[in-house]
Amino acid sequence: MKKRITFAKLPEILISGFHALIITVLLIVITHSIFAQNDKKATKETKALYNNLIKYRSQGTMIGHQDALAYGLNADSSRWFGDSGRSDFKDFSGEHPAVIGQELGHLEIDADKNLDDVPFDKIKEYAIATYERGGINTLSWHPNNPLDFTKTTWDKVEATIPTILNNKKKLKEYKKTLDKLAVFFKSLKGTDGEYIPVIFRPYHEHTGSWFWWGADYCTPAEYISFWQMTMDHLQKKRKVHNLIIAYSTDNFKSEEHYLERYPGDSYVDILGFDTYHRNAPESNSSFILNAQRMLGTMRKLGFEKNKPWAITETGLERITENNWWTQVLKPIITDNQASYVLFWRNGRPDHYYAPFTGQSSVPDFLKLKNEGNILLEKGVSKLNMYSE
Ligand code: BMA
Repeated sequence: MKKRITFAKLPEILISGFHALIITVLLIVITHSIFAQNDKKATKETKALYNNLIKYRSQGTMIGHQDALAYGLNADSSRWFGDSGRSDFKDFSGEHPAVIGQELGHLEIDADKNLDDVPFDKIKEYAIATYERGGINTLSWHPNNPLDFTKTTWDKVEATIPTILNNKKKLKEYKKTLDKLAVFFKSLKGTDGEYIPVIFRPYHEHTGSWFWWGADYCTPAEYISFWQMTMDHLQKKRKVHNLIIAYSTDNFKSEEHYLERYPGDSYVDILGFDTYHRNAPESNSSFILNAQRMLGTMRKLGFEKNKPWAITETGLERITENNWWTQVLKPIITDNQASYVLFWRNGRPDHYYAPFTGQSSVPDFLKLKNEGNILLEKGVSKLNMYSE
């Protein structure tokens, strides 16, 4: 039987409709404020950067490069190291990358230099310079094994994480190691004494098993609890409030696989993954399809969780494809709204992932740049990422 709507019932209907609307709006506000940035005490600049990463994700994908300011390659492929104000991107394009990646490995063993020979005081200097120019900093960490610091990040040591979690003394020692990170993060300050926001990306590529925190060496529950302990210690205990936390797997098969070791929406700010292009050109189309699929998962989860997403490490070693930028990268990043894509380091003549003056893919990179869908430092600094 058809229900008749009488005029008498109209106010009632309007009120219940209004209630439903209010409840929906409240739910959206609540879920988004729960799921957004995990550190509610994040500094003003850190909150601004985070919100702007979300706000500007349609403005173009920011290009990042690991150790861009620390070293690179000359036109004859020899290395340069520590030339002030220089980067390989700036040499050929006039601009530094938008995102500068740096590495904290060996801070845990009190070394002066990181595992790739960059002095920690230089790392600090480059992070400050990047912030002052309006660029973005991200820090990775390949620590030696905390149960035996003579072992590198790659040396196989079974059960490191469960051992630390289940042994009070080891856990206490590990927290002392984390304190070294806290001191470093808090030493990053701008000219007005404000803390410089950094995207911190620890325990990465954990879906693989080449680091001591890898999938074969701990259960998902152990990985999650280790991650949560780390962030609780840094953010709650040591009150480090200039961090945006990035979770990055290696290649993953499905959304379930991506989320298998996900530490939770209140422990992660940026969704990311690392993916390298190997065996070009045979693999060009499968690499594109796979990266598009994984970015599609990021995009879906990012919208659901109201978090930005990124390709946190990538590249084709020695860029053996001259048109890699327009033929491979472009179809991957088009329409996927990734906040940034970080290319790995130009470490050696046989180990580089970004173009440098004289490298054969430079013209193609500049072509992609002119098309306007990617941002280098000038593009990002215009967006004023540190204020709202
Ligand atoms: C790897 C290589 C190594 C380097 C490590 C940490 O991918 O580039 O040479 O030591 O990253 O930066």
